[in-house]
Amino acid sequence: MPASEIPDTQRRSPASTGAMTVDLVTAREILDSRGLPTVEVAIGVGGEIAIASVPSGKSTGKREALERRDKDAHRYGGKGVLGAVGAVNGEIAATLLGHPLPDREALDRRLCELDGTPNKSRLGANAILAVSLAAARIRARIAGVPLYESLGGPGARLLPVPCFNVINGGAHAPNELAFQEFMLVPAGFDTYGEALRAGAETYHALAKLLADAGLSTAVGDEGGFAPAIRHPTDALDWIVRAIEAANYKPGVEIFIALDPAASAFFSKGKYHFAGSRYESEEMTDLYAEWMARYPIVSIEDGFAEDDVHGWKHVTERLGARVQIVGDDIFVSNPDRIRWAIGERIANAVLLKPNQIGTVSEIFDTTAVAESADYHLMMSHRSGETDDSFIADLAVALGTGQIKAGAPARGERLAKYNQLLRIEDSLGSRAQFAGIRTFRRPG
Ligand code: 2PG
Ligand code: MG
Repeated sequence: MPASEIPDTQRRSPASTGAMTVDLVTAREILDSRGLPTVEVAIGVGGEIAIASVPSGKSTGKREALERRDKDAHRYGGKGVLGAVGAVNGEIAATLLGHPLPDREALDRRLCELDGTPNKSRLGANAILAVSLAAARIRARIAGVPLYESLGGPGARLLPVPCFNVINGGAHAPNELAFQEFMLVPAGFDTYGEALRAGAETYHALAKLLADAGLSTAVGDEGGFAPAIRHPTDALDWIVRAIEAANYKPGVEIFIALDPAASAFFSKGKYHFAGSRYESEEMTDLYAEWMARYPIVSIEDGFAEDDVHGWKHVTERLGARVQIVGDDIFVSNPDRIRWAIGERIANAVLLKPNQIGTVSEIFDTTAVAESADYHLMMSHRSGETDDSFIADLAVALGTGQIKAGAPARGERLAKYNQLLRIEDSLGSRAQFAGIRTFRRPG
């Protein structure tokens, strides 16, 4: 059964098999939302089977765990994952089959040890993560509790604010817009369901405005529109107009988040976009100017992953007023976050399980970030499958925020719809994170 057909929010009686051993570990090569290969794993224990698959990024940080590709130019342009699939079906299956399924931390540690490299380059982070995810899902199934509860305990009940990427640029779209993501943040509502509706209605209002202006409504990799615009403020203007056209209040009900993914337009110490060049400190000035004109609550990767000076400067100047999220610079790695805390870089962490490679390491990253009051945003990748694991993980970790692309395209809605199911299953216990999740203390 595909992951999308498994509700994961159902409560059932726990499986009652005696000594439950792993009786199935199998991987296959499937295709992601870009039509490129990725890894799917099925794990069976005591008659139950759980399936999970992994996503793939395009604007990747250079310190990410290694996504193992075959590099055989005759298959999928070198992007096949038969090597990673073989690692699951061979070495990983051999260590698990016939034994009781280890708990989360023990299994993830064992997978890391089996790989034996710092960046999971031997077996492949895509192989390892798919096993880690499928194992987490089957533990929940065996325990008879929803996945978010199995991962986060009985207190897990915070629904994240969905951040909808409605205008795509950068590596995700063929337009001339250098900034990668412009997100609607419907944080001014009481429930997740209302926020989802506001996001979708605004997305449709934006489509109509763009079409009326003769601009394309064809979409980029994450389902956001990719109109032929060039300057970031053009995108911001369209978004504010769309919020108003949908009868919502910018800065009260719906806010804006940016992911410029600035590593992509940084070269020789300068940022190049829309026909101009900017020094690091000028970028901070620009962001400050836009914050005064638009309801921006979050800026992710506003600076390149190696522009440490830029990161420190923006954090010092704007960090008390806006969420500054590290993605490429942190690669969801606890050691990188520890370093960033010491250097006073950013105040929030993007969490992408495949940047680090196991569910347990995402828990470690979260704990380090929370020790310094850094905010958390759960994230998809630009290449996705119908697996909705990150929706449950966001609730389990209480991140308060999630980005999974536009409110369109099946692989994006898999996450947003799963959050609807989770909200329903929590009933009156559900809490919506709301705008508080973006505010800095004090
Ligand atoms: C990002 C992501 C997801 P990619 O930069 O945050 O939106 O893009 O998966 O291509 O790295
Ligand atoms: Mg990013």
